[in-house]
Amino acid sequence: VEASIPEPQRETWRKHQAKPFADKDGFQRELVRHVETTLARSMFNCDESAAYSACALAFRDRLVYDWNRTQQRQTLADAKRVYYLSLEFLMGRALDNAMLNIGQKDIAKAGLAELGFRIEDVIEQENDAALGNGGLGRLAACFLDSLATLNYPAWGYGLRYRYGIFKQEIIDGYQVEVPDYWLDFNPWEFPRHDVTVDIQFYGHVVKTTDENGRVVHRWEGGETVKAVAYDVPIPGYGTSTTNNLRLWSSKAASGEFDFQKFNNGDYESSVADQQRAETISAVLYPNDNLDRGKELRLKQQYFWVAASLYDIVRRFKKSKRPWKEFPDQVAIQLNDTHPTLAIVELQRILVDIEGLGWDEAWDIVTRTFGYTNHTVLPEALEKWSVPLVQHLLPRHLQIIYDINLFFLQSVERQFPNDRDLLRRVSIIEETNPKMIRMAHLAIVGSHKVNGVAELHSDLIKTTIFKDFVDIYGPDKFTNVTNGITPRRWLHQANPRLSELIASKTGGYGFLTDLTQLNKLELHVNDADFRREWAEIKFNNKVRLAKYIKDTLGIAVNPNALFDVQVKRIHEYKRQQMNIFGAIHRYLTLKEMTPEERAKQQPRVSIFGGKAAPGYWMAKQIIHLINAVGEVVNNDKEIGDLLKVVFIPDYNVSKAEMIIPASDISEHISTAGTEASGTSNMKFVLNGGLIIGTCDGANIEITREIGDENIFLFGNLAENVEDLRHAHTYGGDWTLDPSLARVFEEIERGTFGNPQDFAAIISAVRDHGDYYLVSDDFHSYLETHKLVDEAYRDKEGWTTKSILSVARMGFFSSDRCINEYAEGIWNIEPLKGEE
Ligand code: GL2
Repeated sequence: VEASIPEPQRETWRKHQAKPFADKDGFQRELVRHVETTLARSMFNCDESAAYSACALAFRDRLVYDWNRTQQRQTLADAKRVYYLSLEFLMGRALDNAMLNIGQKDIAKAGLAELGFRIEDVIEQENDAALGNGGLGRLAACFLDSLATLNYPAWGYGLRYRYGIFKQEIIDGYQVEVPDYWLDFNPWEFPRHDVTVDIQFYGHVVKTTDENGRVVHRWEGGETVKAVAYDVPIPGYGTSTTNNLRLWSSKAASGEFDFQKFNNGDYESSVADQQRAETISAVLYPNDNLDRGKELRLKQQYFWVAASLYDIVRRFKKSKRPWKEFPDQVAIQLNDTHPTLAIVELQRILVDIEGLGWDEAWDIVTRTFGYTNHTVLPEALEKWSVPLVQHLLPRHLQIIYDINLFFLQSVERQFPNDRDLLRRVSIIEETNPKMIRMAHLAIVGSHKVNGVAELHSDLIKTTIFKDFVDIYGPDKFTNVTNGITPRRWLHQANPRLSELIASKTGGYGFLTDLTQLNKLELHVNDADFRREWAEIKFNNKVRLAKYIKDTLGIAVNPNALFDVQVKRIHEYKRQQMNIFGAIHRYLTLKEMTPEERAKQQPRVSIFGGKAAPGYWMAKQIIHLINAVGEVVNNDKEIGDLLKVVFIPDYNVSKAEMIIPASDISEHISTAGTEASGTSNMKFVLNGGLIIGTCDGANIEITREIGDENIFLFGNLAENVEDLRHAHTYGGDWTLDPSLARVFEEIERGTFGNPQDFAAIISAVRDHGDYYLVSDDFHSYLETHKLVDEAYRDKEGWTTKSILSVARMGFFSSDRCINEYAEGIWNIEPLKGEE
């Protein structure tokens, strides 16, 4: 390519080539230039928001330089790439991350200070990029950080929602949703108006034969929508590798059709068409762990998958390699079943458009895809109705039927005469209407299937996917335990702790090799170190206490034990059990004499999290938490002994402030329901202890840090089914007496109108207690007593905290990404000269 450009031209290009700034002076020059030209402002009207914008633009320029070179390098090397397909990327803020990953935060801090700005205030100006619901979306963001840091050639593909997850306000104790229009000013994205793909919907299939007598299927008619690429640079930490996240935005395919309508005076309907097209990427579905089967969601999925595959195939075709080498150049990872149509789409491209034979194409497809399952909850397992898919994607439905036919035929050969097995594993569920089981399609079309923590990966093999293990053998199923990026979740969120760790472990090497944290064990008895350790936690608590006071007007004592549960509100995560526990604590305190009370450990129960707008029960739980806070926080007799705080609008930036301030955090899902959890890892990494059930990654955390450093309680996953059965058919099931006492108090009206909370109570008492709140309540309360006792022993607590952090090396998303790279993607790092 380069040789085609004459030397004098090349010389001129090189002379003016963009160069990254290297020092404070260079940074300031860029910042002022952006204020004065890009933003058309001046020294006299540069407020914090303008300072943020200019600072972000300066760093964006800096990133683009590495980004361009990374893309050139990867293309030249013809390296195998991984494509991470995820409907959610919960990125949070980008500026602080960019400065830290590039290693120029100090320059920026000093540079901004001389221009009259505090860097913290500038960072705070940025809106979160909140294109996700919870753990699944944040995992995708941590993975992008690790992929770039480890120099893997990788792209993310997602949707550019105009509205991310809604903002939550709490009004009179209830959640109110406010739209999150976040694109007003987003310096981190590059519109690629030249990178577009036409996406087809509806229409019909024409079956004909070609000149060689081969049967061909043509998908004709219907409507077309345009996908426009928006690229977001993803910098690695301490490396020049800057990968790409490509987000698709929908636009009306401008064509004669629209003009015709317009010219005919049908202005309204030509605008309506445009709006219909733009609706596809307008809004993120706000459900976490729940599938609702809406047509627009299916449109989003196909739109995104088809655009991404077109792009991937276009890139591969430039290499002029034969098709059979596609899986040597391309690995595609399906983040949950949301992108499963990609399997069908690639088969369609290869067979219908490229003219490959079915078997040859299918071999390529299955060698390309890997599928990660993130949940066993039945309500989250995606199914699409056959009539809906028939209507929207007629050719895809045919291909799905063919995939299923060949699959069932091979099962039939392997296990003759097992009709029930065929029914169970079929991609099509024979209900009315018939439903397509996306997880089955994902398994059949992938070469590897993984769960996200050991227990979860075992559970999928023994329960929901058991038959597929019998069919494919155990090797197709594997585990990759989730991880988190220590750059954001330690270095960025808790800079002082990161600095202290660096001072004891010989520098910041732990940020790219988290196992180096184990060097901290040597210092566990070093008095100065322990004092600093405890002081950092205390300061983080002071900062959170200030935030709570400033925003909610509640005064909390930073010397109290901060007990935190922040995550999506869901019955399976059991925030209801936590608030019942808080009520129990309140009642116990009320019954005490003042002398007894004076001996109790003060607590602050902190909650945060959004409820899906349509999840009524979750919203009732939020209301109960706020109602309890209202009473407890204003009870003079109780004072600092107990506060109950609900922090509105929990998001990534709030997490970065809340997590470092936690003494103990709650990860208390019904055993077997939380596939992994990832905030459990974030809390421990920041020196907080955790109370949890034997669920998800809690189990591996226990194994790593030692069971003396974690508070485990409750029934085991293996007993859940029997317990549920006993609730309904056992006859002699009784409500836990402490819980009965809590219910009594709620029903007496202590926390407001008991009618408001009737459903929360009856789910436990009258409707089978599906989530085993009553079964686990006693051991939950007992374990909280142990927490109080342990916290009173300040030195013992600090020892637990230090040793836990020292043993958290395993939970880096770097380890996790290396496992995917080796075991599933078969890709190698590609590093530039730094
Ligand atoms: C989730 C799981 O619920 C959660 O336990 C897991 O940590 C993450 C990431 O693997 O995935 N599955 C899911 O559908 N959501 C999750 O957060 N929304």
